[in-house]
Amino acid sequence: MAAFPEITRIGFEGPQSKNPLAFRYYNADELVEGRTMRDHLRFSVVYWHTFRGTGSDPFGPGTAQRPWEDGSDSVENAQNRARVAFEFIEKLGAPFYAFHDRDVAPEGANLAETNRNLDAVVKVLKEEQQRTGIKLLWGTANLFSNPRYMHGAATSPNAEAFAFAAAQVKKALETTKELDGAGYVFWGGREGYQNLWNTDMKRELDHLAKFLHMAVDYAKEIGFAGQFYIEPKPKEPTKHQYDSDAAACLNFLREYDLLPHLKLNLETNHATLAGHTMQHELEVAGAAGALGSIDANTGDMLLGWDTDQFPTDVYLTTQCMLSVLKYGGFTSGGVNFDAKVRRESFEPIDLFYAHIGGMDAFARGLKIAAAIRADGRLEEFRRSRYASWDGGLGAEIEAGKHDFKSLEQAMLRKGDAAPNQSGRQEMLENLINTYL
Ligand code: XUL
Ligand code: CO
Repeated sequence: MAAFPEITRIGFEGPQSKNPLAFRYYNADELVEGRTMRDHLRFSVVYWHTFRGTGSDPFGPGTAQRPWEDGSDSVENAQNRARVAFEFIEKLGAPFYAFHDRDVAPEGANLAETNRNLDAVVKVLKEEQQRTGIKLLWGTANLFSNPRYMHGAATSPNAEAFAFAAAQVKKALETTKELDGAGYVFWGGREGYQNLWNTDMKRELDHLAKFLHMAVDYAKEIGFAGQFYIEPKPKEPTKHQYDSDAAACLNFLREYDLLPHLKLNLETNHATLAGHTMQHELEVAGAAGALGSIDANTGDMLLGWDTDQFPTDVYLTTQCMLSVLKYGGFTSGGVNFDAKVRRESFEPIDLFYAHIGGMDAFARGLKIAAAIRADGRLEEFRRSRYASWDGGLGAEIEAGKHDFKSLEQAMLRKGDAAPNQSGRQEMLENLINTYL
């Protein structure tokens, strides 16, 4: 029996539509800069929030009505839920999904039983992928919920917690390969610290790097060709996560010779918690050639935690898509909605409203970004701001023809630097607003 019998397929009806169960901007086959919106945006639904989220918070239990759940933690219930998930994703028209191992299948009494449970559900996921054509954007392992990981997984002071995590990621990589996943994500989970009195930071970082190298080696061994990502987040659940922001991740990857193997999966709410804009994080990653994928959500400026709300701010999605287009668009990555409906939005239909809103916000952002690029005034201003580097002294410096002594000579001859030009921030902010 269908879980969403009242929904057939969410269609594109255009900006004039008043139908809340239709796309007004996301038109999958429409070409933008010569590529379909489907291929530009590569939308992905997350299994954890959308099919395992209950709406519980520290002050009360879950509120979500999910009539397809039988209330048990059985493999059968998990298999049935997997079919419901694909019904939802297919009706929504998203081409991808993403999951943690423990979202899709229940843990057993020991590792062997847990692995068997996972296999039983992965069998259904594979059938459903084949039936619908929906693909796996990335897989990942939950290395943070089980109490064995209370001190971290790869950075745990307990060597056997590290070993168990290795076994878990080994299986998750095999599973992701089995499902032909386009990527695999490492989000830090509890890899960080609560205080430094009990923490050997250097040793923990060395262990984290060793763990990631083992994953890279094992992927090679089994022929998993998907892209690895690391997902920055500065805090939650620990006070200080090691993967705190894009710059910290890049430094860690470079220090431990991991940069050739991992790109970044950037999440908007994590950027906010780090005191950065998403645009900043995208530019830091893009400049390093490491912009891989995005976890599309948004925080609340008045709340200091990871609220994982669906993105609806077109200004934000425009900034995201400007950076994504600038760095050549997604290859293996995509726009993954790591977002959850509010506790008060407890009906199944709210899952559709939430995703439709996020997809439309990104579709608008894409079209606006493409219009800004086609118009060219923003880029032209930015380019001309650096004109002093295009010839003369600037070009000579860039070409390595100068040192401190020759530059001193040049400035002694001139007496002072050439006058500056206005940055025109307000004019450019006004320009951007003309597209919105
Ligand atoms: C946690 C978070 C994770 C990762 C995957 O804040 O974003 O869901 O995206 O482990
Ligand atoms: Co995320």
